[in-house]
Amino acid sequence: MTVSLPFDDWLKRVQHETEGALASFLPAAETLPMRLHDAMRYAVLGGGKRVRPLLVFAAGALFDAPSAVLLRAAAAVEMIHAYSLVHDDMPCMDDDALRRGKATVHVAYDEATALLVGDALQSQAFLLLSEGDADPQTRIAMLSLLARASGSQGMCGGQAIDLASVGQALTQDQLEQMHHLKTGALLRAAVLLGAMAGKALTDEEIQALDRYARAIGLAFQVVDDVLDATADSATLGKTAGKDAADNKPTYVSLLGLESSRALAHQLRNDAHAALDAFAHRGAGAQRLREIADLIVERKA
Ligand code: GRG
Repeated sequence: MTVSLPFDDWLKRVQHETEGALASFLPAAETLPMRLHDAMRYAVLGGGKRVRPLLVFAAGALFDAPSAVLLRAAAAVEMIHAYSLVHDDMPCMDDDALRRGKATVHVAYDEATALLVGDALQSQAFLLLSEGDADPQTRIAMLSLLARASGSQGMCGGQAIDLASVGQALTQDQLEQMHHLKTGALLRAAVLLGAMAGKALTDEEIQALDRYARAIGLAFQVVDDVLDATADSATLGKTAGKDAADNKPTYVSLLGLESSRALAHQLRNDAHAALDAFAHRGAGAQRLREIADLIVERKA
């Protein structure tokens, strides 16, 4: 997908194409069992900023990856993300009734369906990556990357630490480690999936992308904490003020609002600096730079 478009047009194009890919990669609502497939489509389609697909496409552009492989990777990582939101909202975890401006899956359907939606989306994501045009070695590398990022030493591990941290006073290092796993691991996977769809990466390239991903992953969370404390539920499309109500340790509770905002800007600068490693590729890293800006400046 062309990177010569202005960023806003490119963003809408990626969001639109991702929506189409997700709609076609999910079983039709008329396919048995219909209630489960209907709920999977409800959870995934028609909402969300699609930040992870944007990262897949931006990194893919840097490494000249084919669009068909990127679309599959973007859909897979977004399905994992959607599953995590469905499970996170359930009564046994965050117990939330609002997500992406509509009722959460366990409210709109029921708890057992929400559990199965998450399980089935996870399987569907790995199925997607196991098929398609990429060569077998790349497919296995992508499967392995996404499995690690979403498992007990990635997103699920971060969620376990999060659940155990309610009411605890964490240090900034502990908070960072939790978010590095819970939110950062999947954002990192999105960046690396896009890049590896293009070519085999050198260690230096992986390290530079890692530094970028680590910085935007933390920035994403710091901004999330700021928005939770300052924006309203209608703007966010989810319940605002939940962190404080649930007595969760956040950047805002640890550092205060102004220092949290300053930290987000510092992390954006770190992300930009990491991309200097790709200066020899001309304007190729521009989209990744713009996504770092978007993450820090977003209002929802
Ligand atoms: C249940 C295994 C499991 C993991 C849950 C991601 C996650 C881990 C929980 C979501 C709760 C949360 C508020 C996480 C912090 C930041 C985050 C990932 C927000 C949601 O992501 P966005 O803003 O959502 O990209 P949209 O709706 O735009 O896709």
